[in-house]
Amino acid sequence: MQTERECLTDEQIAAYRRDGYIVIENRVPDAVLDQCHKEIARLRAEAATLTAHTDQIDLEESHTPDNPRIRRIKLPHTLSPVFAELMKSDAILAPVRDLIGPDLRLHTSKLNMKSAGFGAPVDWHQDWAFYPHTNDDVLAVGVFLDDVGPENGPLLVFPGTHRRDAFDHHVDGVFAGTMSLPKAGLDPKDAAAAMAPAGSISIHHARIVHGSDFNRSDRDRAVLFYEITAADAFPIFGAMSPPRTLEGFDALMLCGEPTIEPRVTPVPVRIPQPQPATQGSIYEIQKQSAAKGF
Ligand SMILES: O=C(O)CCC(=O)C(=O)O
Repeated sequence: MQTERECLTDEQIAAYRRDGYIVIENRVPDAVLDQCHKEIARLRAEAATLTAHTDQIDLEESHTPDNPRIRRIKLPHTLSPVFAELMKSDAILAPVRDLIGPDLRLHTSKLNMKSAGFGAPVDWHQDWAFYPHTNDDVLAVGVFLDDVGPENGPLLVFPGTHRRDAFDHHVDGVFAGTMSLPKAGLDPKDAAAAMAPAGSISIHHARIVHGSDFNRSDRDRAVLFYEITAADAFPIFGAMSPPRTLEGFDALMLCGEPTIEPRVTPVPVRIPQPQPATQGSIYEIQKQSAAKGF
C-alpha cells in the first residue's frame, strides 16, 4: 500500500472501512458530465433500431423501437472514449488508490440508466456473490451523471454488511443473483441512501448488501459504475466472465503493476454456480427469484 494519500481524508477512509461505502461530492467536472450525456443520447438513438437485448445494450421490459428504453449500457468504456478516459482519470482512480492501493485492475463497467418514470429496480444483492475473489479489496465506483435524491431510485446500502457473510443468492439450487433480507436479519428501513448532486461519486465495497428501487420520479438517475479490484485479488473459479488468459487479465490493469501472486485472505465465499439459463444482465438473472425486494 502506498503511504501518501491522494485525496481522501482519514475520516473518509475510516468511514469506508466501517460502513463499506462513501459518497464524495464534486469529483467529475460538468464538461465531462455533458460529454457522458451526449454519448448516452447517441446510444439511445441506436437503441431505437433494437427489438432485443444486445451484448452492449440491455433494454427495459417496456422497450419498443418506437419508444426506446435502455435499462443498462454494458461495458460503456468499450463503447466510447469518454467513458474510457473518465475511468482512467484521477477523478475515479485517486480515491480508489487511497482505499485499496496503487495497483488496480478493472473488473467490469456498466451504466445503469434508471430513467425517469420507469427505470427498473436492482434487487438486493452483494456484488461479491457474482464475482468472489481471493481477497476483498474489490469495490464499485458509481459516477452520478444526474442529481440523485430520495425520489429517483438512489443506491441503497446496508452499512457494515461488507463485514458479514457471503449471503445465499441461490434459488432452488441455481444462482439467482439476489438474496433474502429477512434471512440475513436486515430491515429495509435500516438501508442508507447514497444521494448527492451530479458529478459526485459513491464507492461501495463488493461485499456490502445493496440494491435500488424503481425510478418513479420525473428525473433521470443515470449512474455509471466502474468495478475495480486490487491487482492481487484474483477471481475465484465459478465467478462470472472469468478472464481466459493472463494477457487478457493484465490488459485490464488501470494503474500500477500486475502480479502473478494472488493475495489470499480468509474471506467468506459462495460460488455463483450453477448459473441460470437466463443470462445477459443482473436484471435477467434476478428474474428467477419470485421474492421481489422492490
Ligand atoms: O443502479 C443501481 O442503483 C444498482 C447498481 C447495482 O447494484 C448493480 O447494477 O449491480
